[in-house]
Amino acid sequence: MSTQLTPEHFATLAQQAVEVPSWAYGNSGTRFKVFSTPGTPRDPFEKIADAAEVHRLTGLAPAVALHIPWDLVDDYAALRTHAENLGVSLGTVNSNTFQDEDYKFGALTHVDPAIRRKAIDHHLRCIDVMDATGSRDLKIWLADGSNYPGQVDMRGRQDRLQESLQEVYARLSGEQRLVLEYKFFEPAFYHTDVPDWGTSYAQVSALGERAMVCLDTGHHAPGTNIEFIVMQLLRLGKLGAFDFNSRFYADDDLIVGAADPFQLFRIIAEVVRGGGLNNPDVAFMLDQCHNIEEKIPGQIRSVLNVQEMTARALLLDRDALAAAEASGDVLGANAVFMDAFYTDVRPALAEWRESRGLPADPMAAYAASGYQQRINAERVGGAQASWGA
Ligand code: PSV
Ligand code: MN
Repeated sequence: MSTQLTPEHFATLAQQAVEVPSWAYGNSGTRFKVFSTPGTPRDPFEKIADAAEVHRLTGLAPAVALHIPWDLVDDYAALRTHAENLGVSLGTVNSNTFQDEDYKFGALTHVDPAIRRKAIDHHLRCIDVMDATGSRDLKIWLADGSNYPGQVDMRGRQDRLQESLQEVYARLSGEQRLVLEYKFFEPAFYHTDVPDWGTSYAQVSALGERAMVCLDTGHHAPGTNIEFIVMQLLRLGKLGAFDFNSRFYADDDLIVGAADPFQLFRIIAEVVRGGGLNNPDVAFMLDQCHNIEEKIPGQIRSVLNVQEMTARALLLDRDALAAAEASGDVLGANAVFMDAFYTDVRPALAEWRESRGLPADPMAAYAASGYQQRINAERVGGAQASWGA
């Protein structure tokens, strides 16, 4: 087998884009404590400046996802211009129906039509934002669910969800899409209204072609074979987006590829197998929080992890694998798979980056850039952006 990255591989890697989340640059934490860090952005403009730094050093992160209302501004055209001047664009708009008192018992599924109306209107406003920012995707994740058996009528909620989504979907125009994210638990502990890919798939399939499933890698029960879901959704033409992160226990939102690099390899190998790499239908996005580590290097590390694992997945010798699979050579097939996973692509990627005018080591380049010291000194006063603000 060849463990060398070829010019063709590099051409594929050059196309790769990973969208970064605006909220990764703000402070975040757990229910126990949100720590603050020097230099943290005070507003969406500063978040975008930090995201642009990640792109400048890696060439990998040309778009920034927004969360509404965390990234509410008066003038989205100005935010868009600001982003474009810094060499990035505004990406997915994430709605938020999980931090308002009214949504205690649900949002798009709520039994009360007035609250449902409020939640639908929030999504329509998110689409207004998309019109102004030029964003393509509306990402919906719902905290809706219940804590005790008998608390709610699960069936009625599923029907109301579909009705609400129909109204949101009908407001999309042009190339705009809706992606529905699933999560098996949290904040609801007994049932969640969109707990799994099957429910998301059923809901978006009933909407139409521009509605797709969003797969957040942290949103599955431990032990779930996530790459199987990736395979199936690609096979069905309904994998619209990834929220990449990694987890040890629950929805930890740690750096992608940190907790289980092999799982990330397996996922990306299925993406490549299913034609999902550099396919505009499949958005690669991060959904992470940097609770204790520095945020900008945390994001640089994250996009590099995706790039490194993509390079390894590209090295998978598909012909040798197919031959071993077809002949029932269990260990031979597994060896081909593992050979690609164990290949250290870092030196080759470093050289290639330099050949493209990028730093060979973006982490070191960031540390040497003085950017962090500058924002630490400049960003004094005001309220640091935080999870929920
Ligand atoms: C929910 O846990 C989630 O993954 C959704 O994508 C939210 O929008 C995001 O986290 C907020 O951090
Ligand atoms: Mn997510």
